Amino acid sequence: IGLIRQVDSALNDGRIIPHYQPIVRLETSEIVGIEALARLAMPDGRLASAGEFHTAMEDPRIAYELTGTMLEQVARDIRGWLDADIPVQHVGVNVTTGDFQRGNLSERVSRIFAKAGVPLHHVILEVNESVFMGGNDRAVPHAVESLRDKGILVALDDFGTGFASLTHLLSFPVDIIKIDKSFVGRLGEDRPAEVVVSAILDIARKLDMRVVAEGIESMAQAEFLRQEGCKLGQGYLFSRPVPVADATKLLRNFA
Ligand code: G
Ligand code: G
Ligand code: NA
Ligand code: MN
Repeated sequence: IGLIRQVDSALNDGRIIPHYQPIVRLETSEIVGIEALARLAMPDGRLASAGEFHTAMEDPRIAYELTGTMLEQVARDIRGWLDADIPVQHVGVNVTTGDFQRGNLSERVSRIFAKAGVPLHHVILEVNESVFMGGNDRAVPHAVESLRDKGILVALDDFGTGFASLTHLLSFPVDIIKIDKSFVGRLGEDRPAEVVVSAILDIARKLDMRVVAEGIESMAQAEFLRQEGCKLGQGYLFSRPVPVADATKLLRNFA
């Protein structure tokens, strides 16, 4: 059956399960945040990663509904952590173009988090540059502005992979830049990648934006980033995305 129908039925059956990947302070390895990544429980029991149903998210309705179920579950998990006195600061949720096309995203997030009793400063919305492409020029920047007005943090995801990354930084102020893992994966092997990463860190510092380096898999990559002044990182070196019970243990022990 088609991918859209598979995701649709998973949405209806409650088979979309958030996994969580820590974001750490590179100096100390303490966990300062966590990113929620959607997983789909297949009828045969296997867990499909978001990459596998990625193309279905290009359907605005699917994207919208996926975000709804992710936000609700993430809000509930954060409430659980807060109730158990488990230190959790910021939790990232990925949103896409469809979320900006339907309704008012900041009101939607506010409503879901208010219902769960979770303050909005715990939320980071991760958007990649594709949301800024295509027609409707001022609509997305305006929506980003109203998210930030409510105290929701906004991260520019997969930074450096788009056609106009630097332009976007000028037009759409965000709180956090996430350096794409394709750059991080080349650190130590590829001088141009190292130069680009250093330059991104320098720009972010001067613009007062926080930077998270994604896809850190080796100590050497982490050490390069740390020496270049990158404070925050994420990747398999620290942890893979894990189910909520394991995320709870990580937060309890390392936050
Ligand atoms: O975790 P994984 O490698 O499968 O993620 C693949 C892609 O899917 C990444 O680009 C990631 O941002 C995206 N993704 C993961 N979870 C979600 C989600 O809940 N919503 C949206 N819109 N994208 C997600
Ligand atoms: O688009 P976004 O940056 O949200 O997607 C992050 C994706 O990268 C997720 O699918 C996640 O599972 C994956 N990921 C997280 N850490 C690593 C890593 O260290 N190496 C690789 N190759 N992928 C990672
Ligand atoms: Na992301
Ligand atoms: Mn990313």
